[in-house]
Amino acid sequence: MEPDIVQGTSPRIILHLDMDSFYASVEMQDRPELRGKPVVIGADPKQGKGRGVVATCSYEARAFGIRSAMPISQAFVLCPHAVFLPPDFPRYVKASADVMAILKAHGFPLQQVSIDEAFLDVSRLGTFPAATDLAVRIKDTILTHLGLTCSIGLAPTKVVAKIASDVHKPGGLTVVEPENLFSFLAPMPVRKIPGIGKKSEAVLFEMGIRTIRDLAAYDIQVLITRFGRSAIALQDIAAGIERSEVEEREGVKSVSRETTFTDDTDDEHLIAAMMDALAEDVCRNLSDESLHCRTVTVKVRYQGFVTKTKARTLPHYTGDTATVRTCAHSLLRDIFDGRKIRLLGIRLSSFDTCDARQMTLGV
Ligand code: TTP
Ligand code: CA
Repeated sequence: MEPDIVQGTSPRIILHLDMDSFYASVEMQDRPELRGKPVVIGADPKQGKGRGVVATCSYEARAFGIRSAMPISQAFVLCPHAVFLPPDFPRYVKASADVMAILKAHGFPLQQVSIDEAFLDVSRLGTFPAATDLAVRIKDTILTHLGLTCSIGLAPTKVVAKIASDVHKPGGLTVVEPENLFSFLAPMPVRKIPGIGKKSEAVLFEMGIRTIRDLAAYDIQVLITRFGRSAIALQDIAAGIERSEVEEREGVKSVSRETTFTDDTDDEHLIAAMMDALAEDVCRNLSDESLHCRTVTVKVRYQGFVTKTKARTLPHYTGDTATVRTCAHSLLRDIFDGRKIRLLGIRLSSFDTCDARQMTLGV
């Protein structure tokens, strides 16, 4: 049986915009000679011997099987003649600000959720056809002014708008009106729900849950025993009845770990090992909550209680332990001055407000 689609008093219309192959498209816009070519942004491939990963690549490169987060050496094997470029973050941050300014100009509540993604609450327009006209105008403006393409989803909820924007990439515009909401969601694999990663997907598969329809129809009590209270939010998403708001300010929650050494120490190996353990532990917490963060903060308290902290905001959300660990070590190098340390800490914040668990927490 299909669940009822619960409507509030006034139907909500949420727009989700996601730029297409963002870093690669910005490079291709700046250098027209790259257009139509496989372009890979990331680490130096060093003729196949390079370490590091692909940040992103053009759709032409995707045709060769290259993907974000793939080892750069593998990308080189798949397409040795691709144009490999190092990331130019300041340029992408500027392009991102230009995109957000275009969105903001329309005067609707705006929530930027990553460098190339945002939600707008356009309910005020009243109808989906009016919202569709706006989406077309936004796509045109971004193309004309910035030379970049994007994909847009329109739906009654944030999660469905986000799923919809991904359906016809690149250059897509996908509209899910309330009456089509469940037929749109039902056949999709559960992995399409933001926040469901490989691990949760495996647990759901084991329970015989493959599609969003399966998840919506599953016994909630059994789901709660496996996933805790977040199961309720998860099933609401599957039923298309999640109603989280487009929030104009960033979430304030964070997860952190800190430890006080038994004896104050300046032993770099011991300090590095402790940083590894803290990073691992805090990432486990992140993954248990199905969260992704963008900001990593490291805290060092020296003998005499002088405390130093340093934070870095990553260009995209991550739940990856290795990424957090690398960032934490780099921050630690910046603030460690050789004196004896009493306490070491790490904090992860700026969570992806699209994550399923985040919405349960109501942040
Ligand atoms: P995404 O929106 O995930 O990807 P994309 O814009 O490159 O491609 P798509 O058309 O599929 O949306 O990420 C936005 C940018 O964030 C991307 O251009 C580069 C960066 N990024 C990384 O640096 N590493 C990663 O693993 C991912 C997924 C993204
Ligand atoms: Ca994107």
